[in-house]
Amino acid sequence: MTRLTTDDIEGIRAQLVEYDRELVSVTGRTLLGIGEWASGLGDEGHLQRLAPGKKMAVVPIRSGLGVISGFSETVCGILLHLGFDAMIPGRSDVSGFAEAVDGGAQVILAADDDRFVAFCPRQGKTVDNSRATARGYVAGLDLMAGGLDGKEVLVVGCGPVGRWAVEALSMRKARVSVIDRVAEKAEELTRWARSAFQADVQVGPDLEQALSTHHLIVDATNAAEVIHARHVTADTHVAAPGMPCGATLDAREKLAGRILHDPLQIGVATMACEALRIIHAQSGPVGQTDCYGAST
Ligand code: 2YJ
Repeated sequence: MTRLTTDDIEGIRAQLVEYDRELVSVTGRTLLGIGEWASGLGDEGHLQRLAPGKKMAVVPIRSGLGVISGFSETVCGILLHLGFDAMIPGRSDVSGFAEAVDGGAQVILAADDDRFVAFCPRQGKTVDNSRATARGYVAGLDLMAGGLDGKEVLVVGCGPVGRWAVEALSMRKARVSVIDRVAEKAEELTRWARSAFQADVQVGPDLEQALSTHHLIVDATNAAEVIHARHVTADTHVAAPGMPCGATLDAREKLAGRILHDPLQIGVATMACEALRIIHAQSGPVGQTDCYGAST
């Protein structure tokens, strides 16, 4: 799993309004709208009515390789942009958690070197960033492609984000193929999909052929130069949650307006929306059914 760097996230906060504009031109929805679409919170604008007053805290974690300068501030900035009442406690680690809970935070976000999780302490539930990121990008691909039902989608990379992308795509009734440079990981993922949610996931042929025959691609690798300009046609749409972006500069130029890629924003927005859904599930239904068939 790639550890984000200060360089990766620098500038995110200052560019959130501009990023919303870009997302609207690519998907028809803002960051908030994509989070809502991913988590089944209903029509765009629904969350805008629910977010104010929901206290969220982002706790810096010093374990492992330590605090990434600007990480908590960027996550907090994204939450504020979405309309939540977000803050960073004065302390880090366990003291920070205590401060957040004592201060009434309903959702607490924290990341170490392996996991990035949103905790909902009152409900005893968590939202995992890898799963939320996969759902957010699949929702974005769904919006870009005008729906995924019955469409062929290739997932490149069978790590955590690839795995959850397969789940999210299957729930949206896409016909999914997976590929990984370690063939056994792709085979294992198809077995898991079959037993976990009865999805018939195919293992793609070699990468070159798979990329040349699919127009809808989730690049869930953390490798550069996976998708080249030769793989891009006028119908190609790419959701690329990995860091660095797997599409080359030439490919990205050809894909202008048909690619989603960012280091943090879509994942955090989806985490926040899913956490909000968990909070509301306890305080009463909000009257929507999501694409996964669950009542919100
Ligand atoms: O609190 C801090 O500043 C640090 N402990 C943040 C660490 C951020 N963690 C990562 O970048 C990990 N690779 C986990 C990210 C999960 C993305 N799915």
